[in-house]
Amino acid sequence: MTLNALFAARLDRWDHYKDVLPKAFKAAGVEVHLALDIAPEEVDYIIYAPNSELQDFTPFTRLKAVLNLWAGVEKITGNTTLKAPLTRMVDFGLQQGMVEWVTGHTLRHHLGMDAHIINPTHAWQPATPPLSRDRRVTVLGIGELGMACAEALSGLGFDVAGWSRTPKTHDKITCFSGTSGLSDALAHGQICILLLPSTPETENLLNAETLALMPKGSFIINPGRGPLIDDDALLAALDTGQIAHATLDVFRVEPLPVAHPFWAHPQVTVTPHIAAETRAETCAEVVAENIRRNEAGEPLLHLVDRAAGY
Ligand code: NDP
Ligand code: OXD
Repeated sequence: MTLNALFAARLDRWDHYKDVLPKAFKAAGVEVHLALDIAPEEVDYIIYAPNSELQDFTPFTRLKAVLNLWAGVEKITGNTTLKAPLTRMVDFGLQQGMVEWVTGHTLRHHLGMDAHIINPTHAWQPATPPLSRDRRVTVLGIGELGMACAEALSGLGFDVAGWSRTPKTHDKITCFSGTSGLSDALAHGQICILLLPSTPETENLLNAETLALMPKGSFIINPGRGPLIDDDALLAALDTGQIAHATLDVFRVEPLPVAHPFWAHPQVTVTPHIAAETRAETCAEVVAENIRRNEAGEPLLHLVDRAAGY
């Protein structure tokens, strides 16, 4: 029997997916008709991006699952019209993209590259950066993406700590967890990377009080989500030098409004939510495998815990 999969992401993404997904379905041995327009009562799966216009799932009466193309699910976990299981994207492309972006920005701050790249007076400034083993890095959120980044940075020699909701152990990463572990995690890192999901528990995690727990002159790198940081508290901490620089990829409002003080602040780098992009070539296999599994009665991969919010 042919299954119907509705593609509900931004229209400009269709060209990237329209050939790649059918190839992956074939390789997985599932017969799926993929389209942009299918009568709701005939849809078995929705391949979804949270910025799609589709927000009311009520008419999809035979829906078996929503397969989210993004890792972040904060825009959909609270949608009460969605009764079917929800999965999120975990794949090689997102992971590798994030590792490369995070490593690049970490090395920029670790090596003090700006002093040489932006040097209008041509000053000769031979300051030797510390070796990576003498630089402490903290990754807040050591899930699929955070742990991949923590391991890559540890592989480069950095002294890495991570923080998660549930306790973890790792032979190379110092692991902290829960509310009681947060202050130790924050005190560890001179470079702090945020790879937490946006949930009610993580909102404003970095605020005036927690920013003060970080070593003086720390760097913040946020490819997680904008609401993790209290913007005003960060600006105040940048102005006192408590935080030396913030590299921000995600914001409460995106695109970041032109009048937002982050744009003009000399110690803030803004990137336009490009840390890691879902790529059709790497995610199609995961989407197809999930349909295969569900049809075979096997558990779906990367199921979202909607109560936890991620
Ligand atoms: P995961 O769900 O795999 O990992 C989330 C991590 O955060 C886990 O370690 C989890 O703990 C931890 N966490 C969640 N809530 C809390 C809490 N209250 N206290 C402490 N730790 C907590 O997600 P991913 O790694 O796949 O993705 C992380 C985020 O990255 C996404 O939610 C998204 O917002 C962002 N992202 C940004 C992109 C970009 O381009 N900027 C691209 C892709 C993702 P535990 O392990 O115990 O569950
Ligand atoms: C995601 C993202 O969540 O792109 O996948 O931010």
